[in-house]
Amino acid sequence: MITLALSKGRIFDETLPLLKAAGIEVLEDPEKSRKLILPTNQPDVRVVLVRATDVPTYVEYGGADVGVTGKDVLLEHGGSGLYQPLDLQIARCHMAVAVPAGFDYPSAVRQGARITVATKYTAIARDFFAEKGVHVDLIKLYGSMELAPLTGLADAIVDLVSTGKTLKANQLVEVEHIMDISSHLVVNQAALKLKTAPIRRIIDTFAAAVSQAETV
Ligand code: PRT
Ligand code: MG
Repeated sequence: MITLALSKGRIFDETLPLLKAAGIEVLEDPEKSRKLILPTNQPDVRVVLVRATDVPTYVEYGGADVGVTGKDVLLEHGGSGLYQPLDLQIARCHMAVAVPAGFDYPSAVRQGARITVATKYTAIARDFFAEKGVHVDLIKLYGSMELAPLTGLADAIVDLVSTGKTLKANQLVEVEHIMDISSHLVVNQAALKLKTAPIRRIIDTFAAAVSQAETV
């Protein structure tokens, strides 16, 4: 049995075509079913639905053999113990620093004053500002980062941006592009040794589907 960990929403939706390329079809719609384990048309392949931030944990400890997870989640998790063979180029977005439209970010940073940054991505934010030599006080949040500067909780946020609509709707502007983000295939290292052939097949067919999608 091969167990694949996915999160509901964009990662599930964007992984479906890759699964299809590997001849795997999920037999239930996670938006309609309450099941957390979904069968596929292949009796020896199943999908488990977990929170996006839990995917690396499931794969690392063998609750799943393979998984699909954002680079943001991997960097925050640390990625230790996980084999990361493939950038799937799905669920693409970028990590950014954003501030309220009136906030003078360049001088806040230039003068070396401490700035307060609210984020769910404390590891990424800490590394980014350390590299720039900027002193930051980080405030860990679990959601709605956009609210933090609007309420005076923080000067800036570090968050993911795809269309930019969320920032715009909250009168925030992007002032730094930290890194591009996409989702990656991650594999449990023991599973790769014990179930080499079926896991290799998934890696290879996904890789072929990704390079095909790139040339379109
Ligand atoms: O939503 P939930 O709390 O259940 O979990 P999650 O947010 O961890 O999961 P999910 O499914 O929302 O995101 C899974 C992965 O998708 C993330 O780890 C990213 O790698 C990737 N991804 C791609 C995104 C986005 N695009 C994205 N736009 N994840 C989140 N967003 C959010 C962003 O945080 C911000 O609040 O969407 C908002 C900005 O979107 P725009 O289009 O307005 O710029
Ligand atoms: Mg989300």
